[in-house]
Amino acid sequence: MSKYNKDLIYSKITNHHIGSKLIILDEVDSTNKYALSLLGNKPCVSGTVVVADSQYAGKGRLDRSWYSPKGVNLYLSVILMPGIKTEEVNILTFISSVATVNTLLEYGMSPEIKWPNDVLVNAKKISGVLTDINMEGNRLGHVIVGIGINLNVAIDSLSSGQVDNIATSVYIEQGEKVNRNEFLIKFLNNLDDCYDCYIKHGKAFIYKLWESRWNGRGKAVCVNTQDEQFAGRCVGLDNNGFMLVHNEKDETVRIVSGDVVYI
Ligand code: BT5
Repeated sequence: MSKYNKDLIYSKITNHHIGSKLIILDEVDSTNKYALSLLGNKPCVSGTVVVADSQYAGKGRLDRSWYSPKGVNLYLSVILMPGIKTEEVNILTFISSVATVNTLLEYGMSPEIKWPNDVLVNAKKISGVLTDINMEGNRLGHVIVGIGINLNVAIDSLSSGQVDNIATSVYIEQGEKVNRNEFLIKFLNNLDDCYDCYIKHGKAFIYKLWESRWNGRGKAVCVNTQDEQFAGRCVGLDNNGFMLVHNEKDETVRIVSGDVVYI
């Protein structure tokens, strides 16, 4: 499939906040790691985007990996300096998920969001977000928002390894390959728009957009955190985007990190 065309991308992105600098790499371990390594080189511009054609050590959350075959999907990281408190950083994951949803809608798909960071189509994962933070003393400095979106990967490639039966792509769902330059341009513009809405209208506005696509409200779940596992029912989000689950002891518990499985 087509290689990324930097001039074309620059000429078509709105770039109010995202896309001040575009770095396109052929192969890298992880775009998030690469972006983090740039933070030592002053000045590092907020809005810098790092895109790679493939990753040989793509990262998921909690030491998991992200399958990143060459030439077919989107792997990118955005460096931001949002000037927010550390506990508010989830909002950037939510902004990215909403931008992904809006882009997939432009391709005629019906995406849903699963807390905290998955975008699903037909109950299979098409995209994930990994947000890494860089502390400056005890304040939040830059934030790296890494997004992977499966575009043109075929079903036999997804079935041959770690993501058997749980993943999908635009190509698998729609039967047609997408132009990666075009998709990236639409995605960066949607991300820029969402970030702009957040700056202008605040996080409640983004949570509303996110919740309109969230597939979890009222569902029975098994919650898996690093320390425990328990059953409950999803009741909503708190005002920092943490999941609220009503457990069997009749308590409402705030889930800061982990996953939920619908049961
Ligand atoms: C995520 O983690 O979903 C975050 C994924 C972020 C990837 C991007 S790519 C650009 C940037 N650079 C990086 O190194 N990372 C970011 P998590 O919620 O932990 O989900 C990981 C799980 O998703 C894995 O354990 C697999 O089960 C599944 N998975 C792995 N690769 C996948 C893929 N390509 N499509 C769908 N599911 C996948």
